[in-house]
Amino acid sequence: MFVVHYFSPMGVHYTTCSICEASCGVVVEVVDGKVTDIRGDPDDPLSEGHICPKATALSDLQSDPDRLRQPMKRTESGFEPCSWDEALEAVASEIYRIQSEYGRDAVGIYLGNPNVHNLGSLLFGPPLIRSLRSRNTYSATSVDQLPQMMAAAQMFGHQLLMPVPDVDRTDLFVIIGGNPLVSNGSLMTAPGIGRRMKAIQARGGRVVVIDPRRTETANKADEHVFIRPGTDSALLMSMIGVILDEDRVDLGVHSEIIDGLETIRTAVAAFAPETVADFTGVDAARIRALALELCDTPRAAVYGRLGACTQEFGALTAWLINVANIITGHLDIEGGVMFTQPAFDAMYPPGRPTGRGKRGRWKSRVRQLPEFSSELPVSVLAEEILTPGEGQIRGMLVLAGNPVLSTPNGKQLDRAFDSLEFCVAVDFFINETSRHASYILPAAPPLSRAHCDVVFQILQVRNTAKYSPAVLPLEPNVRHDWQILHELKTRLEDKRGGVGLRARLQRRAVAALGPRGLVDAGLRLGRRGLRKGWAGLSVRKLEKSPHGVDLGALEPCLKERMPPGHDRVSLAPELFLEDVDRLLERLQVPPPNLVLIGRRQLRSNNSWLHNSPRLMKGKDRCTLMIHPMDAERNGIVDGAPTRICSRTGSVVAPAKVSDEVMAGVVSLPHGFGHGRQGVQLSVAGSKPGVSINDLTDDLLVDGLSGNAALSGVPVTVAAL
Ligand SMILES: Nc1nc2c(c(=O)[nH]1)N[C@H]1C(S)=C(S)[C@@H](COP(=O)(O)OP(=O)(O)OC[C@H]3O[C@@H](n4cnc5c(=O)[nH]c(N)nc54)[C@H](O)[C@@H]3O)O[C@H]1N2
Ligand SMILES: Nc1nc2c(c(=O)[nH]1)N[C@H]1C(S)=C(S)[C@@H](COP(=O)(O)OP(=O)(O)OC[C@H]3O[C@@H](n4cnc5c(=O)[nH]c(N)nc54)[C@H](O)[C@@H]3O)O[C@H]1N2
Ligand code: SF4
Ligand SMILES: [Mo]
Repeated sequence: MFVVHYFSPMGVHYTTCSICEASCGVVVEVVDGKVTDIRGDPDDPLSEGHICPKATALSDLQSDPDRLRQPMKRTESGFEPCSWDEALEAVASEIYRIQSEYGRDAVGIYLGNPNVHNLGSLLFGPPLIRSLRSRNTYSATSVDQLPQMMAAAQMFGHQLLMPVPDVDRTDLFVIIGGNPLVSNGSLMTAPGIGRRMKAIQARGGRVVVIDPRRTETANKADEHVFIRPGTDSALLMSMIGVILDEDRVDLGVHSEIIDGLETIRTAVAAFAPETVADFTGVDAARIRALALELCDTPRAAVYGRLGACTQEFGALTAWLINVANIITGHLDIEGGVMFTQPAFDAMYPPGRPTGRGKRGRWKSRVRQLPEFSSELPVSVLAEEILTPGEGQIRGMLVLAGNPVLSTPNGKQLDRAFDSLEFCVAVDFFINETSRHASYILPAAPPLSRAHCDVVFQILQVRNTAKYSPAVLPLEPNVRHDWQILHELKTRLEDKRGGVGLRARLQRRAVAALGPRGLVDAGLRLGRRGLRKGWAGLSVRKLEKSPHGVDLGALEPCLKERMPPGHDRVSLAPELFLEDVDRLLERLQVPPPNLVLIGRRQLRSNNSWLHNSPRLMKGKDRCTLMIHPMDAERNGIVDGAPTRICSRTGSVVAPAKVSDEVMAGVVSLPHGFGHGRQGVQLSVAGSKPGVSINDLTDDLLVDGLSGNAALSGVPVTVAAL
């Protein structure tokens, strides 16, 4: 049953870019074992040739001299190479020691974003994490989409049932806090979104962007509405109120299973457009018109993304976006918001189903923030390391993450990591976080890995399936993430003892199958597998279609996709209703003079592509964007170094004076700040920039979900 791949030193390979969610099909040409060309694959049914500049970084990453190619251990005189056996044994022993000495919660885990783009990590990470049984599990989820997962769990019964806008058939696409032209789409796997937006316009439809910055997406939209950061929930409350007042509710095809409409009526009563206009910065007439346009457009979709989530009312916003779609009849219909029918179903992978999104089974020790789906909000990580007492974190396992740059109050987290007894990072760079590690275990770069987007098949705007074998062989002293994770789990279990024969055999079988075998099992057992007889999908079948297989446009399927025993949609879950008072109170509070928001850039991917020479060419991108009025008021001129201060710290960046941001808002990109001592990224270090997360505040969270409020941080600015 095993297929052996012989890596040819020459040739053309069809594969998938795994850097971001768009999952573009790429063609990679290899000569003498070296990548000579990377271009878009026009035959990929989802991306149809689209790529972005980051795809070329795949080969920079491959050849990067700073990329680790053997395990490293920290010594008095810096990092030194060591053997895999030494590293794995030391790591397993230290984790075992700390958990035996202080209890299982004393080892914390942080999972970074690349885990969801890595087939092996997705399949082999969860068993290791379960076996650690630590309540101190954290991930990038709580600086990202946690509110949307919470809304999905509470309303549709499963955290992964996040509705996807059917952009290819919609006539009104309302984007709240997303910049897909730069991010290439998120929780909406839609490579080539620019082309898809143009198609909406070509069929007479409209794209509306609601954002405190006139973004690249806003520039291509039909309408851009500035909104004060953190106020989207009030805007949505108001829109929903208009729809109810005007008697325009249409619950659509699922009206018989939707509960809670009357409760919504009471909740929105206090949010008339005139009441929220000053608070949101959006004109009352505009609020009314947008609400009615949603009712008047049979194919319309409201879509919210990062800016809607990483704010103090992120959960309310995520919930209300769903409500707006549902009460205007746009749930689960063509051109509205829909659900996918993935060939490999990450909701029900082989083995055990993914958690539905339970919440509040335990709370963080210091600040009492609730767990969601077995994870605590990462905003509490530093205090859980720094605050002495029972349950304090003494050791950290960081898997493909860089929380020092990507989570709030990075300086504090730096201090926290510095104080740990032990830390291990599975990563291929010595960066801002891994420099604190006692051991760094180097994982394989993307082109050496087989890829199948088992997570993003859940979020695609079209059902497709694809399996891409690795393009390049594994370097001699590098291992796959899944191998590292599996080996750590095995060693830890053996140290604990008591592993029965059956468990040992199972362990061995799973390792023998590897990611390929497990995906194969999932495909065969899935809805498009054995049940379809000869036509059923398997990895072998997908390998014969290297561009991917088109499985058609999204189809109404909500009832089928809701988990067993869950057959109703809740418009008004209590959890959200209880949070409305907090928003009402906020309406009464005068806003800060100046707040900070982020800014994604096409040639970055969070913090980890800044060592690619091709992506770092050109001018310094880590600039503070500021409105001309705010610049003048603070004596700041374009290009001048400017100090930005918040409760947690201060940084200096060159000003970029522009009315692209609304007055009262300044913007810095995230992922920079490579000037920290000990970072070994030579290209990134030449334009280190500063970290926005040295300004964001670990105490500023969405009170309901615990998600970090990275947007809307009060700051002051001054010319240097
Ligand atoms: N202020 C502000 N902060 C933000 C955001 C923002 O918009 N503004 N965005 C947030 C969002 S959406 C996210 S998802 C997080 C991301 O937060 P993180 O995931 O913590 O940060 P990344 O920069 O993605 O770091 C990924 C790390 O994984 C390594 N890596 C890459 N691929 C692999 C792999 O295949 N295997 C292994 N083992 N390692 C790998 C990289 O070298 C890097 O060290 O940042 C968040 N932080
Ligand atoms: N090039 C590139 N692509 C990426 C990434 C990257 O770093 N670089 N990261 C990937 C990841 S991990 C993710 S999660 C996705 C994110 O994908 P997106 O969500 O599309 O990306 P952002 O650019 O962060 O978009 C957030 C938008 O919200 C706006 N915003 C900020 N605060 C508010 C607010 O309070 N209300 C409203 N309405 N808007 C607000 C910001 O101005 C910004 O335009 O991108 C992915 N793709
Ligand atoms: S948009 Fe760019 S980074 Fe994202 S998958 Fe496509 S090529 Fe890769
Ligand atoms: Mo993200």
